[in-house]
Amino acid sequence: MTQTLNRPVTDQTGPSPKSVPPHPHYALGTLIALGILGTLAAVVVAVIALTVTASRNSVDDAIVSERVDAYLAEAGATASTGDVIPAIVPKADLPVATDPAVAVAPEMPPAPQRSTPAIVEVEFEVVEGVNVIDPASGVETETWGYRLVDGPDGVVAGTPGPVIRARVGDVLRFTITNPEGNTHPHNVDFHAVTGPHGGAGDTTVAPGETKTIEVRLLYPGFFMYHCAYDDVPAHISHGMYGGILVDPETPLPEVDHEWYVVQSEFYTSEPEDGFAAFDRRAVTDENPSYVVFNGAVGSLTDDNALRMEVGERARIYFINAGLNLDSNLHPIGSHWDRVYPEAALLATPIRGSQTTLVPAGGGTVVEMVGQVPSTIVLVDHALARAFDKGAIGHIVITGEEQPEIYEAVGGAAPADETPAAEHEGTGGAEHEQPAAGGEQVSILPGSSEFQDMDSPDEFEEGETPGDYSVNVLRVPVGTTVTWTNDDQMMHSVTAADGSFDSGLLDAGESWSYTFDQPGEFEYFCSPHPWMRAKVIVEG
Ligand SMILES: [Cu+2]
Repeated sequence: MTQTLNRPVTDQTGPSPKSVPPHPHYALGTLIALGILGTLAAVVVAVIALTVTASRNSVDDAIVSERVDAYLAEAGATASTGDVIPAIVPKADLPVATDPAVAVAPEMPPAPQRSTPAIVEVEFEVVEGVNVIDPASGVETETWGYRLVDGPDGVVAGTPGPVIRARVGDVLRFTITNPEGNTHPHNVDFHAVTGPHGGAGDTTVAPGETKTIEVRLLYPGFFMYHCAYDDVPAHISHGMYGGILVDPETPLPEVDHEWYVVQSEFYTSEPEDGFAAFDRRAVTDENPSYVVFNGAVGSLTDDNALRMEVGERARIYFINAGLNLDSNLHPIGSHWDRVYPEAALLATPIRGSQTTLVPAGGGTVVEMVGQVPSTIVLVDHALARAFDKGAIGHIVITGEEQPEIYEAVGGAAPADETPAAEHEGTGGAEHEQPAAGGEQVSILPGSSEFQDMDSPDEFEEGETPGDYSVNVLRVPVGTTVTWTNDDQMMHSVTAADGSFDSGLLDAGESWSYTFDQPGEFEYFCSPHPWMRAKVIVEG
């Protein structure tokens, strides 16, 4: 059987979009944030001072502890010494929640609109099928996963599984069905669950069986779930994983976008006739053939890119399902403004991280602010996984240029206006006049070879190594430009301002774009962002 891979929906559900505020650097919110930071800094100093005092006089420990708690409570933080487990309301007294509790990647369910615990009912069924895991090449493999029973029409989400959202203190009433016709028993081990094997034993279902567990969610955080039946590495490597968010009693601040992203690995042998068989030996060797976001190469690129505006804040709930590799999560061209390490939501977030480490079987919650219009490239910064194995996503930020934050100021075209024909195929020439029927640009063989990001010859004739055959292409409005990938590796033609994106182009593949507006359009290759060139469209 074949299932449709889930695709992002561009119109977000949940809170209606807000108008874009002025740039956040100048907003009142920044002053408030600075105030809070100042308070937190004062608290940290106070805590250190108290800790030093305590070490000098252990008799005062109780007093110190009390005062630390008081300081932390005043700052709105949770005392590290306090109990994070909520008061338990008996199951018999809990209503059944009516909030939407599930969504399909990359969407998140909205935050529960209640301040008291409830029973959250969720029903999954197991899917076993054959799925495309690399749309550019059409490679398929056998995947197993979870989908919603009576889920949204047309959405058959197997890998990653749907994301569940509940609130700390809630009871999750979880039902799993393994439909008849499947070939293996399966189950779910929830990292959010306190109890034997995270519920795996009591959710084990052979084909044709259904089982239910009721479990109290004791800890807030964003947690992985996965199949833990029999050869567990094989079940996870076939795609059986997802995330469950347990909101703290005091929810995280509202943001403009919330997204669900899962990194995972496929272990396959070389494809034959487009089908790549599962390679159990490669699992043992920890050598995946694919490392992907949201279940397949390209699930978060091109038409599937995540999108936000300048001035907006986005929060990503991220699971690293592994199986084996730690993830080094980095947004090329931005920062993680906030990180809740290990997705532990009672912790004070760290600020201004570049790359955050996410262990296999763990998660993180990160926030990014749209600072300048650009395409942020989400990668595992162990970059072979990104460039060679698929772990790439795009966050397209649109809005007004912010020259106080980023501005390209150099790099005028050479004065020598040599006719275009002499430059054809030389690697990095300026190309003057369009040919009838459009312009051609070659992505040159060997173009992926690394060069410094701001190499001085980036936009010059004879750039070394050459990347795009025409580095500065001048065309009149209305010109169609066709790029052809003449290299052996995948490349893209991705506008720096997010206005166009070819998606990943396989060897030999071409892509065209018509420039309807005047302007200067710098572009780059998303897997190899040091490959840059520009099109100057004259009105
Ligand atoms: Cu399984």
